[in-house]
Amino acid sequence: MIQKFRFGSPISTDATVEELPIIQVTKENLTAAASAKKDCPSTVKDAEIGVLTNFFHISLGQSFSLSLTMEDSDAVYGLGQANRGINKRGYKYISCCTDDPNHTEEKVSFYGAHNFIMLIGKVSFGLFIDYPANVCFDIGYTKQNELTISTEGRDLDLYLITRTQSDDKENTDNIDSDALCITREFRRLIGQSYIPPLWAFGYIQSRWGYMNENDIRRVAKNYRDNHLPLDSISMDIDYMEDYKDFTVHPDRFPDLAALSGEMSKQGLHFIPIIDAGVKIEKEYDVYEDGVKNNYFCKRANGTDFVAGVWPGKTHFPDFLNADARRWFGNLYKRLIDLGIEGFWNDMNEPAIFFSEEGLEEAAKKVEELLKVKDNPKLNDFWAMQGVFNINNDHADYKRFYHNMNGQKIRHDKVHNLYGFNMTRAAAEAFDRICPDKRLLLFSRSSYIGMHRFGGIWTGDNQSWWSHLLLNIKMMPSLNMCGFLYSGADLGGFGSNTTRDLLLRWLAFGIFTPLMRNHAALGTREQECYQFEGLDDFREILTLRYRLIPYIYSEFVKASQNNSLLFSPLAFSWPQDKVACEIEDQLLMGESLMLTPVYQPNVSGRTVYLPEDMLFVKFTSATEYKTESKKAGWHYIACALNEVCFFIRKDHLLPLCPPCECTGELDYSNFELLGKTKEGLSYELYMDDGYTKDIAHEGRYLTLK
Ligand code: MIG
Repeated sequence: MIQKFRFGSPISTDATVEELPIIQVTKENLTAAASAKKDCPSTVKDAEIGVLTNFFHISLGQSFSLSLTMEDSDAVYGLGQANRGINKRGYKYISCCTDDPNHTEEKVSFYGAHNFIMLIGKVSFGLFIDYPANVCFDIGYTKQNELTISTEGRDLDLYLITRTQSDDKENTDNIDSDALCITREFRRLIGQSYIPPLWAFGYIQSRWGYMNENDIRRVAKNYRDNHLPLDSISMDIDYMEDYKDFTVHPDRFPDLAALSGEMSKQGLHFIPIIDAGVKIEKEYDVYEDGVKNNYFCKRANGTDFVAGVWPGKTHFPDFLNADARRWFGNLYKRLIDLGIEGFWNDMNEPAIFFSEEGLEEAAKKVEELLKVKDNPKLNDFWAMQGVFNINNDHADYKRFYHNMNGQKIRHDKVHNLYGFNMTRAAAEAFDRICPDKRLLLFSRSSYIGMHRFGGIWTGDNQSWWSHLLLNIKMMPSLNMCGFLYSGADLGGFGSNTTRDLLLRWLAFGIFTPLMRNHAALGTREQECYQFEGLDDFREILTLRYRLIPYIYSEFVKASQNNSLLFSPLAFSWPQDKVACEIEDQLLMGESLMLTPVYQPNVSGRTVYLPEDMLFVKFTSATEYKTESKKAGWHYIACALNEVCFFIRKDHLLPLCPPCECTGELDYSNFELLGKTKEGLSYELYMDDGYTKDIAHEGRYLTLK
């Protein structure tokens, strides 16, 4: 059951799709409800709001906060793209879309703002705080047993999701855990997750630093010549002319349409990047049209706000303005007309390197500091260090405004909606430009609701083993918040990767819907062919392709049924205390339990089986060993060039024949793993992978 409580008069975010009755909450009726007797509230209103006051302590002044005392045995899940573990207890997280490429353990904000949490224990519930500015989730940070959610403003919608007794009684076979039921309810509230085309499940090679068409050709050739499977190459900012959106550099990429055709003959797609900021440059039509039509974010005085990003000085399209969204979205057509079928949207937190105001303030501070140069104190030194730390300064968020349905709204109040609406602008335009075709679209920044329009990648991680583990732990949380098409930069974006890290990361990445190897300019090259022992890479990539029918099938089911593609063991074995604490093994679809290796210099790992399962070890893409294992702890050996996982009891894993790109997938001949007894079958969802004709019925093939 979902109850929608409204505080004040919130800005509409379009995060949800279900219409629910609104229970308006005021300070007065909170007090009344809290003092009314729990068992016999005097009015209907008291009874409705009593549900809230029974659970939480709510304080409502200029700001909002909600708190409750957690039991030791309670676990807290959710928050999507957030740091640390699957169980979020013990730390503080702030929803504030942030461009920070240094994801160390203490960081509280990443690129997305996903305000859904679930508390699972003796009493279980989910909460979605639909509020587009900063939200702080203190989950036992200030006080170990206290959960406090707070916002600076007090206009918000709060959704309380509980599992009612009747949910269970209606269906006695319903043995799903509270966590699964609450997730499903929440996902129904926010609407069906985006489904990309089938080719988006192929392997994508990317790098910031492919400078021209020959660089791209070289990547394609190396993959194809070495029979390393590949579906796409994603293009970073260097394909543009001076980082101008929707332009193509005339010298570096003289004929993108021809190149795209050439690649498509090899079964390859290009995925160009689009940045949020539009370069300020006379005669650049995107800039001129934006200015003329008031499509850019404005300062308080009505002039267009200026931010420094890649192209130098830019304006930010006002994606919260429906007209601007339509205009910007239509511009993607310029690239679509050249044969492009996929995009990634970057810098849409929005990332700000500097603002003119910030720069001026910094200059003033320098002047001040120069005055003390003869007798500087330690504090002056700290000030010197801080002066040019002006990128992504939150002060800038108060310097520009949006036009939302004619209302002027300061950016900081709706900050977390910006990336969402950039991606929505593109997705809505794709529906107009090519209504029958699915395009690939993924974004860096997001808010709940964006999951209906595109996927996300998890931004600038590092080539660190700890970030492989972070990737593993983040997948189920992203799914809880609706983000099914997602993945991390495999091998790591910043820092220099190593062969063993990349191999282990790929061995996990072959299960993530978005499987992209991406790296930063200046780091060690990390295309698979850059390393010795190419066979090892080939076998792992090829295994990905053998898995695609299963991954795609489970993905579409998860989207259609509002369920999880990746889930924690705790969601399936809530009574098993050991399973509940395991965060480095994941269920993936109905058949698999993944047990990735995420440490250097180890030849295996320990795994915990909540029930008997079938161990599968792939020693190449086509050769494997299986072994039945009993419930309990086991050590499994897993060499660098092997992929190990488990098949759940009475489940099957279909594998198609090896191939080098999704265009070659053969759905006519499946090998079925896990046939431990007669009568087992797997329902494989399949469609053309390309049109929007994604049906519930008649698309299943029973494999047995
Ligand atoms: O300021 O386009 O997260 O994937 O390679 C860096 C260059 C801008 C950040 C993205 C990253 C991309 C990079 N971009």
